[in-house]
Amino acid sequence: GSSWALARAASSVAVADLEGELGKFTKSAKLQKWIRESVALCKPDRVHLLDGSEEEDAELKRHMVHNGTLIQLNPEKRPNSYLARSSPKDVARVEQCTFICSNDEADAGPTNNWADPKEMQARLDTLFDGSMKGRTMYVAPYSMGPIGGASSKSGVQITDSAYAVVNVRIMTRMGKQALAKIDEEDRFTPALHSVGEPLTEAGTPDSAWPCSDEKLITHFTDAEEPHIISYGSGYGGNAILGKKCHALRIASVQARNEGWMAEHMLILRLTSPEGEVKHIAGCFPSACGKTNLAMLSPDLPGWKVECVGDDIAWLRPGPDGRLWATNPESGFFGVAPGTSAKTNPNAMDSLHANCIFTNVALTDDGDIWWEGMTKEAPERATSWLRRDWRPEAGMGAAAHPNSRFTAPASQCPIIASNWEDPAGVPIDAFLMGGRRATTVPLVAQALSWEHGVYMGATMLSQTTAAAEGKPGELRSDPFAMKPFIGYNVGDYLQHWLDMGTSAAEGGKNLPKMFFVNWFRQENGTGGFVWPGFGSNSRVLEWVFHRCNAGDAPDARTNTTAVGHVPDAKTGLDVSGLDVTPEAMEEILTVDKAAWERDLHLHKETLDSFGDRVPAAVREQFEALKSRVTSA
Ligand code: GTP
Ligand code: SPV
Ligand code: MN
Repeated sequence: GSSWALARAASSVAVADLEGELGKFTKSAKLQKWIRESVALCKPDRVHLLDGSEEEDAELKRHMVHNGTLIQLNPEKRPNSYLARSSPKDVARVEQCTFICSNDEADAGPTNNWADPKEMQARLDTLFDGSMKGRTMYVAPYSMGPIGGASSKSGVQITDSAYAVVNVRIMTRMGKQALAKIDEEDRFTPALHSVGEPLTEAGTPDSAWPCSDEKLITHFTDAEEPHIISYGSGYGGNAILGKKCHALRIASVQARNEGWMAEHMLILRLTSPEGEVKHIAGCFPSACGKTNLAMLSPDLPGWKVECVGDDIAWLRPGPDGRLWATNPESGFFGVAPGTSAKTNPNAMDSLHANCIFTNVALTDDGDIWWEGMTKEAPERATSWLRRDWRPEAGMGAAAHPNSRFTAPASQCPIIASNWEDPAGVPIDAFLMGGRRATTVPLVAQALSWEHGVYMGATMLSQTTAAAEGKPGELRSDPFAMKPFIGYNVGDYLQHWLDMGTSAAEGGKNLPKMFFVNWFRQENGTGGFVWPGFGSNSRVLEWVFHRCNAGDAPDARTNTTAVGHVPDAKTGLDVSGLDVTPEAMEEILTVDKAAWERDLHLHKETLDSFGDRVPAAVREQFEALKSRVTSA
C-alpha cells in the first residue's frame, strides 16, 4: 500500500498484461520474441519496457532509495546524485568467471576462459530459470555510439537490476530513440542480465544489493546472433553490458571480421599554443590512467586538452589512410580514489550533479568522499562498508579502492565539441602504458608500426583493484585488452598488423605509436618519480613534436634499444616542475640489464599466447633482444 507501489503500477506491467504492451513497445519481431522467451525463462513478476525518460529514471531512483539500494545525496551540494554501496562480495569485474563461448576453443585463445557454447547455455538456462521471481524485469534498448551513426551499434539489455538500468542510461544512449533504430533495422545485440537473487517467498524484503555467489559473464561470439548473458553480479563491467561485454568483447570480434578495431582506449584532442590540433588515443590497463589523461588539465602554458572519450574507442580506417576514432559511450564510469581538484579538476567538475557514486564514503553532510579527494580527510564519515569511519589507523579505507562515479560525458567541462561526430576524429598517435615501478621509461616512441604492435603485445602492468584478485602483481595485458579481447590473442595481434598494412596511402598516415609509464617508483618501491596528471602534458608536448618530426631522430630525441626516447636534459619541457635532473635521468635512461629481465617476461608472455602469435611479432622480439644485448 506504499506510494511506491502506486508509482510502480504506472510504468511496469504484470506479466499477464505484457502481450497487449509488446506490440506498442516495439515493431521488432526479434525483440518481441526475445522478451517473451526471457519472461518465460526468468519468471519475473512484472516487466518494465523502458523509454529512457527523466521521469522514468526518477521513478527507478525513488524505488531504490525506498529499498535501501541508493541514498540520495544532499541536493544542495549535489543535485540528483546518489550513492550505492555494493555487497562486499561484488566490487569489481570477475575475470575468473568471464567466458568466451566460441564454437572452437582455439578461437577464444589462451587469454580468455573458454566454455563450450552448448554446455554453457545449459548451465545458464538452469541458473536463469526463475532467477527474476518476485522482481521486475527491465527492458533497456540502447545504442553504442550516437543514435543512427553509421558505425553505431544497437543493443538491448534485459535485467532485473534497477541499479544497472540507471547506470546504462548514463553510459549509453538508452530509450525511445535507440529503440526506433532497432525497430527500423530489426537488428541488435541481446544482452541478458540477472543479479541471481530471486525473491521466492512472497513478501520477502529485497536486499540493498542483491547478487549471487555464483557469477558468470558469458559471450556467445559465434552464435548466429552474437549475444551476452551475465549472471550473479550487479557491478560495473559485469552488469552494464553495453560497456565491456558489448563495446569491447562482442565488438572486437565484429571489428576483426569487418576490418575495424574495438579498443580499451581513451581519446583526446590536443591543441598546441599555435592552434595546431592532434588527436591521441591511449590504452592503459584498468585503473592505470585513461580517465585522467582523457581529461588532463595541462600545466604547460598555452596547451589545451579536450576529452572525446575515457575508456573505449572504435577505430575505422578512412580513405585518407588515417584511423578515425569514435567513443561508443555517453558517460564515464571512472575510478574515484585519487580523483581530486588537484589531480583531475575536470573530472571533479563533471561530478557536480546527476551522478551515481558506488562504494565511496558518505559524509555527515550528505555528500561523498574518497581517499585522495581532499588533503584532509573528514573527521568522520560512513565507509563503503556502511560503518562509522574516522581517519585513524586500523580503520581501513573509507572508499573501496575500485569505487567509481558514473557521470554523463556531456557534463565534462572540456568535452570536445565534436565528441559525438559519427565520423569520429583522426588519430595521430597511440599511447600505450602500463603501471611499471621499474625498467620502462617515461616515454618511448616505437621504431615502426610493427615495433609498436610488439610493444602493445608485450605490455606488462601491475594488477589493480578494477578486477578481483591481488593488486600489484605484474601481468601481461596486451594493448590493455587482456580481459576484453573476444577472440584469440594471436589473431588479435595479427589484426593489429593487418590494420597497418591494409591502410590506404601505404600506411603512411597511420598513427605514431608510443609507450608511456607514469608509474616509476623511487628505487622501485618508493614514491612516484614523475609528478604525473597535469604534468603529463610535458609528454604530450613531446609526442606532438614527434608526430611532426617524422621518424628520424631529432635534437631532443635519442634512439635507444627500446625506441626513440626524449633526451634527459633537452627532450622534455620540465620548466616549473619539481623533478631533479637525476630523476629525469633515471626515468629516461634505458637500463639494459633491467630490460634483459623484461625480455624474459616478454618471451614468457608470447609463449603463453600460444601458436597463433604472428611471426612478425616474434621477429620484433628477436630484434629487440639483439638491440638490448648488444653493447
Ligand atoms: P578504468 O576505468 O578502470 O579503465 O581505469 P582508467 O585507465 O581510466 O584509470 P584512471 O584514470 O581512473 O586512473 C586510475 C588510478 O590511477 C587513479 O587512482 C588515478 O588517480 C591514478 N592515476 C592516473 N593518472 C596518474 C598519473 O599520471 N600518475 C599517478 N601517480 N597516478 C595516476
Ligand atoms: C575497467 O575495469 O577497465 C573499467 C571498469 O573501466 S568496468 O566497467 O567495471 O569494467
Ligand atoms: Mn576500462
